[in-house]
Amino acid sequence: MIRQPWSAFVVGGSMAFGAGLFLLAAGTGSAASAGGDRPRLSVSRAYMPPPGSATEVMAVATVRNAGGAPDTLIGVRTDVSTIVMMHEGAGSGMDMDMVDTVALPAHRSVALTASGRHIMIMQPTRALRPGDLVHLTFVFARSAPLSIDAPVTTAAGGPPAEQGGHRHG
Ligand SMILES: [Cu+2]
Repeated sequence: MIRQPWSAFVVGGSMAFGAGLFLLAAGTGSAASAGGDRPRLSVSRAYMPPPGSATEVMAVATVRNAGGAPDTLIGVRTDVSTIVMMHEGAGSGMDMDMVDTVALPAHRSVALTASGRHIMIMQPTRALRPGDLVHLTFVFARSAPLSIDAPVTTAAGGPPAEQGGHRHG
């Protein structure tokens, strides 16, 4: 949302640019005075069901925001791929929709699940087997990134419903 007005200010010359700076400063001030609180994020229960595909590996996790201000999950990085997507879909062979962001309301936990929103690691650079650990870094709009080592579970490690029929394209 910020990006389009910002580039318009730059194109529009010095007067518009000055107005842009003013709006930016006003926005920052109101955000600080509205809460005074901050998001406080943690990531837990991150794991990968046994991959059904060598080229697309799902990861799930729970992101908790214990703070009094919202944040937004804007992406996930990993050491086993340069392409990580966020998806939303019901599984069972249905196509997944790409999701750009996941809202993290204050005082709430958001579960990323196989049947809802989840993380999809595309074309991992090594084969992932049960017991392997994969480094995941969650990137947020406001808070500092959080990293976690997520295991590839055995069949017993994750709920059976999380494991079947997850296919893309
Ligand atoms: Cu997916």
